[in-house]
Amino acid sequence: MIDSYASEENKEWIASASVVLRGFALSCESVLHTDLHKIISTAPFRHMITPGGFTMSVAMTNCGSYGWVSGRGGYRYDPNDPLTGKPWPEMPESFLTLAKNAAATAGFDNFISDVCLVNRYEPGAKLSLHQDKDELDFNQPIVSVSLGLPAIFLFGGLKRKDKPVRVPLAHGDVVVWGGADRMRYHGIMPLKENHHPVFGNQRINLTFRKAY
Ligand code: MD6
Ligand code: FE
Repeated sequence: MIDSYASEENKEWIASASVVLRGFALSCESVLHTDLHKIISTAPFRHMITPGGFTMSVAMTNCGSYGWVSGRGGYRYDPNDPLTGKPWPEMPESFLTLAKNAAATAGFDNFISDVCLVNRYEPGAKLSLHQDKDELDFNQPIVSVSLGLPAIFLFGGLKRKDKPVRVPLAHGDVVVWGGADRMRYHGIMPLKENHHPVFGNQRINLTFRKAY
């Protein structure tokens, strides 16, 4: 973990239980990059279908004991990848440790993630306002890691109509939220064309949850 995170200085609170840890993942970016490539060689990115029948602009895959999947039947956590029928790739140690350390830094001790949803945004891809509500225990936080191209995170309230604030997220930033903010609506604005030296023309987001 980065030493400076022992202080409050690098924490940007965006609500009472939501914090942006600027650059928190930078110290492990190369191992994250390597481990990500192993995951997508077994469980490739795919565009899932929403329950309403639309194809998502964000491509997704997972690692861990379960994976988040969407289809005409709704959303669920599945221990197997529907593309292969095989279990999702194991959660790499680098992922697990990063999520645990980020959660602890934000005040959520003992966060043992069992799912990492991996999102890939190419220019134009976006994620509409939604709540994360398919998990069993809403006392567990969510840890979200941004890699590659920058994006604008929309951070709303507990009602869909609450006006969201815009939070710019850059390569290496980690957002942790939970507690009173766990059910806030949030999304990602359409990604702008750009180039990142390591991740290329895309943004990768790792969203860690405890599903069960
Ligand atoms: C993204 N993130 O950043 C999408 N969900 O690409 C999320 O949907 C999200 O960042 C819950 C908590 C933090 C997040
Ligand atoms: Fe989400």
